[in-house]
Amino acid sequence: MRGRRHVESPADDAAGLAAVARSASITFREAGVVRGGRALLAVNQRGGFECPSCAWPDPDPRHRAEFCEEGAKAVAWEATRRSIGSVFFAAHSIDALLQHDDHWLESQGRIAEPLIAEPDDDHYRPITWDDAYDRIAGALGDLEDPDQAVFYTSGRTSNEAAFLYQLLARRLGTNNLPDCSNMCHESSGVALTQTLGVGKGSVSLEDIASYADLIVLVGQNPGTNHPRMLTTLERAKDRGARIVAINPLPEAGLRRFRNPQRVRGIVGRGTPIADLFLPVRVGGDLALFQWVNRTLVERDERSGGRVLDHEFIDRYCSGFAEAAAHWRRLDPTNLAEQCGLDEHLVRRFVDLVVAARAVTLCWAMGITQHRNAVPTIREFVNFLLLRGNLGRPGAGACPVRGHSNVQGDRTMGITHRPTEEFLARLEDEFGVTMPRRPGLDVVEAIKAMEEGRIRFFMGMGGNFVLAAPDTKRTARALSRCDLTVHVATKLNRTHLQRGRTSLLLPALARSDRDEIDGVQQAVTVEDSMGVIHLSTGRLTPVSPLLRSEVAIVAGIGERLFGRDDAIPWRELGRDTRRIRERIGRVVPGFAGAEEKLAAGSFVFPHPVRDERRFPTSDGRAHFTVNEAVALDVPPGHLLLQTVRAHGQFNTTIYDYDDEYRGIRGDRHVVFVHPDDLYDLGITPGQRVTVTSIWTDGERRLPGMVVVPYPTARGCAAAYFPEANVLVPLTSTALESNTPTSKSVVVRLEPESA
Ligand SMILES: Nc1nc2c(c(=O)[nH]1)N[C@H]1C(S)=C(S)[C@@H](COP(=O)(O)OP(=O)(O)OC[C@H]3O[C@@H](n4cnc5c(=O)[nH]c(N)nc54)[C@H](O)[C@@H]3O)O[C@H]1N2
Ligand SMILES: Nc1nc2c(c(=O)[nH]1)N[C@H]1C(S)=C(S)[C@@H](COP(=O)(O)OP(=O)(O)OC[C@H]3O[C@@H](n4cnc5c(=O)[nH]c(N)nc54)[C@H](O)[C@@H]3O)O[C@H]1N2
Ligand SMILES: [Mo]
Repeated sequence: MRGRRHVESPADDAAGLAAVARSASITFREAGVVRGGRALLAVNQRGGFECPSCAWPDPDPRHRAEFCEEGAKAVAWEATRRSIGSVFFAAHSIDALLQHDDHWLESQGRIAEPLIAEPDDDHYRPITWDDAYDRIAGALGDLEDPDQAVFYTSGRTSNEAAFLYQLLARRLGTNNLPDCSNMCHESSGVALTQTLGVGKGSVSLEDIASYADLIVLVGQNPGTNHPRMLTTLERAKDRGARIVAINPLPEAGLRRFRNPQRVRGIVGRGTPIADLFLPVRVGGDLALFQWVNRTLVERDERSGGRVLDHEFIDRYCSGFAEAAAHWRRLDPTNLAEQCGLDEHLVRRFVDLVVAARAVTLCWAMGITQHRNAVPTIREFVNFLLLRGNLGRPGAGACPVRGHSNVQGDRTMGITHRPTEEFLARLEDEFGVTMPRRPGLDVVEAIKAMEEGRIRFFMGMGGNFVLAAPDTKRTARALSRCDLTVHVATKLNRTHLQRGRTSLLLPALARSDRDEIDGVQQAVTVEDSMGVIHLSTGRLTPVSPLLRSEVAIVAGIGERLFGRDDAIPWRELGRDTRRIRERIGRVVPGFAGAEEKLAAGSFVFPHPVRDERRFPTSDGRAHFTVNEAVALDVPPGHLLLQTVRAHGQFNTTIYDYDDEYRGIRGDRHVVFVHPDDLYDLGITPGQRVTVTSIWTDGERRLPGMVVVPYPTARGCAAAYFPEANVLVPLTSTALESNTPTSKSVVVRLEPESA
């Protein structure tokens, strides 16, 4: 609970049975013992539902309790018996609701009925589903141009709902399908497609658990965000694999881990995770990997060609000579300064790399949300290519995905830049012309709303206003739309920053039973490693008025395009198997899904992983020459990154604690190195206003409490989404346009007592 702020020394180990038991007890409190128990036993089991939390894959065979502390929290949060409907909204005006914080808003329970707020309404009030569909079809039908509509997607949406949703947008005539990926792993997709020809990770769970000799974790906090990954890492360690962690923060899960699913794990101090920890400066990874790659090439030359995999490079790659020449030109002193690391640490890292037959490189938001994100990931690929660490057991690239189906949504066509091949297949399947004009991503969509070019916004899940950068600016932009439509499970701030008219449509969640004509509807999701699982909700919905995302999209489609449309909306909306048949004819690798799923899960083909084939323009993997674009951090300023606490899932705040970092009862804190605090003349515990500077001016976040913390020098950290007000809309990553949520230039100004 929110209470007195309390700062403890950070934990140096993660997880453990006690933590899972504590989360299970939250599940029981929210959902009741029977409902909660049924929910937890069905998570990630065959015949059950896929965990709605992160995208880390399930091991095969599955453990009897294949969920983690964070998964239990996520399930509890959606399985709650509390709900809100007309009575609640009659009692609370929209303005009054805006005064509450994000934890409070979602804590009120599941949204139980469709609601509307019109221009003169102070409150949301009930509306029937039919009327809601009429409103939406009416608003879409009124547009002068389909590109005046924006269809946003968060990553919990099932494959079936996502496929139907992109079909709705494209049938209307727009590719305006921004999604949470734009703020997440877009940089990974861009860099991997350029260099390897496939935008997805190239390893399987088995590669990490059983074959990798060295696992490198860069810019990722698995203890909090992918706790089940720690179990995989522990298995790898047990057979002698080494782990290197690269992070400006000494995260608990990178150091020690107590496995709740093993008896030995419950007692004792747990398994040390990282063999080597590199406290890189925020944004310093490109320089670090250039340094490493340069060192590998140097050692190769000195050893007569025994360090690099020349056979692989000659046979499969292009661009090696240019890249090597570039590395030779770089100045190591300069690189050391940029990444803030001592040479001896880098040397030890290179030693481990050279000793390893198979290296897997994992990364997440600590890499993708920087100005140089795409060049940095291309440099990761260089690193892997140098020793042939692609397309063989235990070796490869592993962008660790966030939302449980964010990867699947992309596979289903949720993207503002679809390929010609995908559009042509859709046209073949449905006999309808698809739009070719590229759509808007998240940042472009916000700018277009600001300029009055967007009249309609629909959010399939998510919390657009809080997840996007520049909270105030984004909220203002959204409110310029004529109609905003939110398909959601729980109330959040985006629903309150409404357009002229706003609809709030309550969806079934993944744990909810969805039965149509006596047939249990199942959906599918794709995990971080391209494995497709079936997911069947088990719990009785909190209200009979909830509808599945599939049914909602189909309902809108039918109302808009009629019963006789080339796309049989009604038929598709009533049976997810019919949607899977269609997906099977559009998405390569999905054909025959029904039969394959009856036998278990199945894996999408991946040419790099499966055949060492690189489907780039020239059929080769590309070495690249990457230049860092330096960010100017003036004297007296720090580079701020925004991170997740242990008690949240993105903008969903479960509680105010971040136990691994020793913070209790408050999220308005900023972590700074003690020596930086000394230099800045700021005392620990002091209240400051954090001001970010950018080309378009300053942004301020008052009331932040300073916590001295062992982060890299010159860096700071604060929590997402509270700190999003500081992230400038126009500061985005090169080539991927991802907001630079992990590199915000700030100064701290003490507030008077
Ligand atoms: N429980 C829980 N699980 C989640 C989520 C959640 O909110 N809660 N969110 C889900 C989603 S959508 C996503 S995308 C993932 C996010 O998973 P993560 O990427 O682990 O999430 P962040 O908290 O953003 O952590 C980023 C990490 O990168 C480090 N970092 C920051 N800047 C740099 C840098 O310049 N270099 C390096 N090397 N490291 C850096 C930070 O110190 C931090 O440890 O988790 C998913 N899983
Ligand atoms: N500063 C900063 N900003 C960031 C990040 C960061 O690290 N720093 N991370 C970015 C990343 S990685 C991501 S992925 C985005 C996340 O952006 P989003 O995906 O937009 O945000 P979430 O917080 O995951 O969305 C939570 C809401 O989803 C709804 N919801 C939950 N489950 C369901 C469901 O089953 N169906 C439907 N229809 N709705 C559901 C609930 O109403 C809930 O309030 O944020 C990005 N923003
Ligand atoms: Mo994400």
